[in-house]
Amino acid sequence: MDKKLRIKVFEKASLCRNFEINAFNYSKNRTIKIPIYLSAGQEFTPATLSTLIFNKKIKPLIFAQHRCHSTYLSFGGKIENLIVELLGNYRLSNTRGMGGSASIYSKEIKMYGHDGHMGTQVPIGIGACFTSRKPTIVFMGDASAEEDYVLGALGWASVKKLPILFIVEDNNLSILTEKKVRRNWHMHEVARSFKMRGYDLNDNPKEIYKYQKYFFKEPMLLNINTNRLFWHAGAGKDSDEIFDRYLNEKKYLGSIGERIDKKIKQKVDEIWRKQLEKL
Ligand SMILES: Cc1ncc(C[n+]2csc(CCOP(=O)(O)OP(=O)(O)O)c2C)c(N)n1
Ligand SMILES: [Mg+2]
Repeated sequence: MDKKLRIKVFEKASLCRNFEINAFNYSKNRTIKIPIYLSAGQEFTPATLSTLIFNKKIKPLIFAQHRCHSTYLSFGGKIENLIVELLGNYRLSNTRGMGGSASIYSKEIKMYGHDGHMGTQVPIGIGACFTSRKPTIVFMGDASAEEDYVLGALGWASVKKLPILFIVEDNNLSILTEKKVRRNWHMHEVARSFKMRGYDLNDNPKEIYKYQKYFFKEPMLLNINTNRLFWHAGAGKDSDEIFDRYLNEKKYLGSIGERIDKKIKQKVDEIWRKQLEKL
């Protein structure tokens, strides 16, 4: 993976990170009044995937779940619309203010809003891919992956050799319960037992890059280990000890990383301010 591509991924991740910092602050001061599911810490998964997929000139159907702000932004969703959604604005929002943080939906980027039941996006996304045969990306959490209807549907996607990419955003947590308390098996091995490609990796863009040759050629599941920086819902921190991929990448890119972060922060802060003025 060359440095140019890595910078492109960082720019997207920076948009997501600076968006989430604003959402955190406006939630803390109660400007945002609804529950929000912040994806800070996890942005390199959608930022890398969307960069690689768009380079292939593919615009997939997108099925995400509740922690989906970075998915929406990385795949080209309008930042202004996400802000009005979080502010619950009836007049301006795509969903008339009734979607909320967990159900971000956008016709323009072909992203389907989540219904709030963990993992339902998996059979629904597989059904959409099966009937349309369009490239489809389905995100799930490490806990959603445990739902019975997810597992049965995965088997079907394998039998039908669908052009589908399953991404487990594995932050090791179901709210606050760690994976080792919940199960003794691994999702990439489950995928393999269903006779599809299954891999376990971390959210370093260089790692994700290795698997792009299989995207949408056949069903594949990537279990991507990542870290959630903030609370399950709302604006708070469980711990200060969490590894932050964003800081790591910024350090790797040196002065370029610093410059990008500063520039994008200014831009994103300004968009938030302007949207708030409109209300
Ligand atoms: C079917 C169902 N059971 C339980 C819940 C309550 N619930 C909401 S989110 C969540 C944990 C989700 O964990 P994971 O899928 O790993 O996603 P993450 O929050 O870590 O991004 C639970 C148990 C739910 N929404 N739906
Ligand atoms: Mg989780």
